[in-house]
Amino acid sequence: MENLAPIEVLDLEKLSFDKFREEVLKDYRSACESREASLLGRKEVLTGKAKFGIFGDGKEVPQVAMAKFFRPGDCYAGYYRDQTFAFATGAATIEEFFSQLYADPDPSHDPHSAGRQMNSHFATPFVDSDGSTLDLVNRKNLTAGLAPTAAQLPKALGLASASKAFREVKALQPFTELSNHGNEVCFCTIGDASTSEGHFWETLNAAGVLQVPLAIFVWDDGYGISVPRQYQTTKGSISEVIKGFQKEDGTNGIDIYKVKAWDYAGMCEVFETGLRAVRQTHTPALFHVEEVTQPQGHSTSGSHERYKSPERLEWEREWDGIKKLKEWIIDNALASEDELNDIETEAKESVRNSRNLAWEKYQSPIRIQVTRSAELIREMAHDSPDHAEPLLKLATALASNREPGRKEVLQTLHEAIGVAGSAAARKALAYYKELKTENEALYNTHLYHEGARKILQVPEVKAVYTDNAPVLNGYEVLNRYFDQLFTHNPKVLAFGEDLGKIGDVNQGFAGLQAKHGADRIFDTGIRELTIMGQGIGMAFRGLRPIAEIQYIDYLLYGLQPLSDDLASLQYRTAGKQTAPLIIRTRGHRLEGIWHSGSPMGLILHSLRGLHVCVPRNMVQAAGMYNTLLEGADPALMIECLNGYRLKEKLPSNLLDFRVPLGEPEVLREGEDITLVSYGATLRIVQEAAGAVEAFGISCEVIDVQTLLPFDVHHNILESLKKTSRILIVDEDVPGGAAGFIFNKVMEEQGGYKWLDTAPRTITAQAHRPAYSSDGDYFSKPNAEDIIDAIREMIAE
Ligand SMILES: Cc1ncc(C[n+]2csc(CCOP(=O)(O)OP(=O)(O)O)c2C)c(N)n1
Ligand SMILES: [Mg+2]
Repeated sequence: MENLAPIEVLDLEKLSFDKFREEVLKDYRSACESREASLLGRKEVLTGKAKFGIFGDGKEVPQVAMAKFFRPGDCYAGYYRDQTFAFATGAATIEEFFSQLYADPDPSHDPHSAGRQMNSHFATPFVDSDGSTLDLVNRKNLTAGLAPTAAQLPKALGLASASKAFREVKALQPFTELSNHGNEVCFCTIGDASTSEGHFWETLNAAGVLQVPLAIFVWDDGYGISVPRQYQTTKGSISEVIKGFQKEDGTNGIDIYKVKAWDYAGMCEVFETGLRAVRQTHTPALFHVEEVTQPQGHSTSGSHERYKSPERLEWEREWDGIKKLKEWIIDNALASEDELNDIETEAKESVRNSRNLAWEKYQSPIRIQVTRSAELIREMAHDSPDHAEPLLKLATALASNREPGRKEVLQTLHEAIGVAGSAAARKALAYYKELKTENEALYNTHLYHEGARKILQVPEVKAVYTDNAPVLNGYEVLNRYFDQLFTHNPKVLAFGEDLGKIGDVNQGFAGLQAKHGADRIFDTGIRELTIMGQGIGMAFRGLRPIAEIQYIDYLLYGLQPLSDDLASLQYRTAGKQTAPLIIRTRGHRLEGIWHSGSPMGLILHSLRGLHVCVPRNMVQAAGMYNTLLEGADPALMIECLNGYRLKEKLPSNLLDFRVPLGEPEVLREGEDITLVSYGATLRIVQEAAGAVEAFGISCEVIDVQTLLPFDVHHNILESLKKTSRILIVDEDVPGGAAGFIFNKVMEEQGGYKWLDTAPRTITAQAHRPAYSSDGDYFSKPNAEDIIDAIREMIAE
């Protein structure tokens, strides 16, 4: 490993006794503070000040041990039990923990989620407000937590894979603000029961194959809510059952360690050597942390006495990690019992102060709103004596609410305005609107990037063609495009099934691995879920991955991390994190039930937070890739399966032209009817438009180009104003993406006002498309059906 920069790792053996003692007492204090935060946190929920709480009690000692080895540049992808780790690494304060518990929407109070996530979902900033990646190498990086069990695993694989890329790809060496020679480890935590999920197994296998610096810590407390380990894990032990993954001489694989959660010294030793090996050799590791306890039970929603035996409860009390750490400190003469008792008392005091501060900060802006609203309601009572009594009642009820929320303020104002009538309520109404706007800014922003790299601000640059522009097959256009892209943008990597050696199943990357390197363009196993996770994690770390799903029909395997994690990421971190992954896939028409899908409705409704591009040909696709690479958002690109062998002219400004997103294009101008479509069905629509010309019908054909964003300037409405008729065609199920377009044009654009005849959609059948040409013809929209529909609509 001679190419590695030296790695300083905290070596406990080399510490002086005083320093060592100081370290241990600091950890003891951290553990005690975290426990106190859990105890008080639960009380806040039970007394109604917070809605729900899930805490890290019982997991404190392993986490202070693990935090020692988490270095700047490292990443974390974990779950809701890791508050101690967040405190010990300095990524969160206890005050912030309480702010999040109260769901305080002020990002300066809850910088992790601006009140949008449940408690113990920590996140540190990865991008600035312009969407540019920060100097991650100098920061401790926590990716935003998420509740679905094991959902952190696929992303963790990607965070670790980025280290591999930074270590191995020559073109990435200059990016020293993002990586120090790939020395960064991804720390990933998971509960014992969640290892039952497929996510765990797919990630473990992929990490073993890839050899990436992923360290998985399993907090084994024996239960997943109430269901014990014997129903979760074969042989009742995750480290036993994965023994075949163990790396041996001359093989790949992972290193497996077992530790006990109450054994502070033992854990420090094992984590230190284990993590050093992960960092240096990129061999992944799993640390099975056994005998973890959960003193307060799973969450505030129930009590563990219902499912744990009295013996188990007694054992948990006896083997509590903090109690054992205290005994160990005393036995080793590092501190007296009195000193430790003092630390406990101080911890209680400081946590109480943090809680009080957080509550005060959360409540004070609301109290101002309460006071102002009560004042306005009383004024209304004064001005309209007929309604004085109910109004004064409302004002008093609001003012005497001991724990008011923003919701109660608005509800009361709304009711009072209704009682007083709008003439008397002018001032109150203005205040109501002001508060509504303020709350929208707090709760309804950051689905997409809103700063300098906003996708809608990328200006259009038209494709330029020379007189003798070559005419190529669609796949060859893409191949030329990717070749130039990989030459000019070192941060782009592409991977997927059959994407490396043969250059994807449609040859978009043919020959490019040989030219640009197998570390930038590579094959993966058949594992759509973790291909998506790999892309998400790499995008987090400042790379621009293009991760491929071979056919759109297989997107379902990888949809969960896209929907739960990627699509919600900017929203749930209020813009502090984004992972601008581009997912490349191909779809629509081909043959058969699993090779001709067009599940666009499914995609649209599960992936708000991504852009969804449906280019009609490969030149448009290239222009959209260029636009996406300028922005800071993730996106899904669906190339047309039947477009790879159609001829297209090659633009001369391949890397420089930009197709703006959210702007439909009129492909054919007409007067009588507007035909709206996208992707593969556009060609059938155009055929139909040509055919009905013979009947004197003039069609305007519009390609929507992108479904998210959708027609931001309402160009379709302009066409509808001219034609007064609209037919929407696609090959999704009835009411799928065509229903979405219908809603956009009719409701959002107000298209209903311009209609002369009932608007219509033509879609595929509700069943999946039958195999072969006849099956396709009778399952998907065909030109004849479209021609008939157009003629009927004109005749109406
Ligand atoms: C996909 C999914 N299924 C179910 C749940 C509900 N759930 C939340 S936590 C949990 C148990 C997790 O147990 P474990 O992984 O052992 O972690 P622990 O809470 O014990 O630390 C379950 C079933 C969920 N959040 N996500
Ligand atoms: Mg558990």
